[in-house]
Amino acid sequence: MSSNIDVFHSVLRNSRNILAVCGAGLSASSGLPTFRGAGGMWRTHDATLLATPEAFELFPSLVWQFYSLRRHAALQAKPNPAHYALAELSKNRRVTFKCVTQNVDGLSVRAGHENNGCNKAEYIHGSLFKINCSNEKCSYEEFPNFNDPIAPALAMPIPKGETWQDIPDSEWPEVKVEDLPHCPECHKLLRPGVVWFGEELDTTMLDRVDKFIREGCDLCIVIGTSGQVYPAAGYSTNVKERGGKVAIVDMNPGDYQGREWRHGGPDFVFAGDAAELLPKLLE
Ligand code: BJW
Ligand code: ZN
Repeated sequence: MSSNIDVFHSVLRNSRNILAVCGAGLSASSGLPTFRGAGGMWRTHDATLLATPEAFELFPSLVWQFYSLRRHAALQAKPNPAHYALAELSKNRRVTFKCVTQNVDGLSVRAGHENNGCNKAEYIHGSLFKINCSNEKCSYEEFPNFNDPIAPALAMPIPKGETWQDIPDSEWPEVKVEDLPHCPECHKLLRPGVVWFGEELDTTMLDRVDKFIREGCDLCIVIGTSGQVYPAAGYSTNVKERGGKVAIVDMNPGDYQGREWRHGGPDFVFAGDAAELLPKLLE
């Protein structure tokens, strides 16, 4: 295992098919909290427990408040140098590059990530700015919807100069279910167009990723993800199994020791902020 940037550069120069697998750490330097570890709590709630169909079923107002806040924060945030470095790679005609991101914040799109042909980015967990009907029989969908707040009752109670972390739990208003966004067609609740635990991912997207790996991916760069959530967590192992190299770019790569490595560990590990490291690694 190496942390040598020069050695990485020579592997990068010899790679023709590159896969990036991104997680919340990619957007951490843009000020958006990650899911696990510090920042993974909203009010008194664990973010991973709110990102479930069960939470939405039981507490739709709470879950909508959480997503309304995330929409607001993502719209205020700016892409960071790591998003731009990946967007540059997507425009490099010397390589085919697939970027699989678990992030729903839209920052890769705003950084100008190319979105056609092989270089299409795959937003496998959906988007905060997609809105679906929660009624499985109704196909109503809005994309993109950048309204902030998405409904008047979901306006953020954040005084100027403060952040949502400063707001005590008691000051978040109770939101009535009837004031949440409803479907104009079937009148059931609308929901964020993201993929929650236990929900199906878009199989067309997953097929494109599998095909990319099957057809020979030389290098997989895993950026700012704890590698705990599937299917994204399995891609680096799939690349290794087929003879490709794997590089981890993460603030806390030690966590990778508990990850799935059927064929040995990663070839490269770069510990630090993706926003600082990626522009150097991809230059
Ligand atoms: C920095 C940094 C800085 C910090 N610079 N780094 C196989 C085995 C076992 C279980 C399963 C399996 N296959 C499926 C499952 C079940 C389940 C699953 O994976 N469970 C595990 C927990 C065990 N998976 C699913 O349910 C998925 N569905 C599915 O597979 O259905 C089957 C199917 C597929 C296709 C067709 C038909 C059926 C769905 C998973 C959906 C996950 N959803 C969420 C919410 C999305 C919406 C939202 O954003 O609110 O996705 S949960 C949450 O976790 C979110 C994230 O995208 C995802 C991953 O988190 P991520 O990005 O890794 O964040 P963190 O916080 O965990 O890590 C941050 C990292 O950054 C850390 O390493 C830090 O060190 C680092 N960092 N600052 C660089 N500045
Ligand atoms: Zn509907």
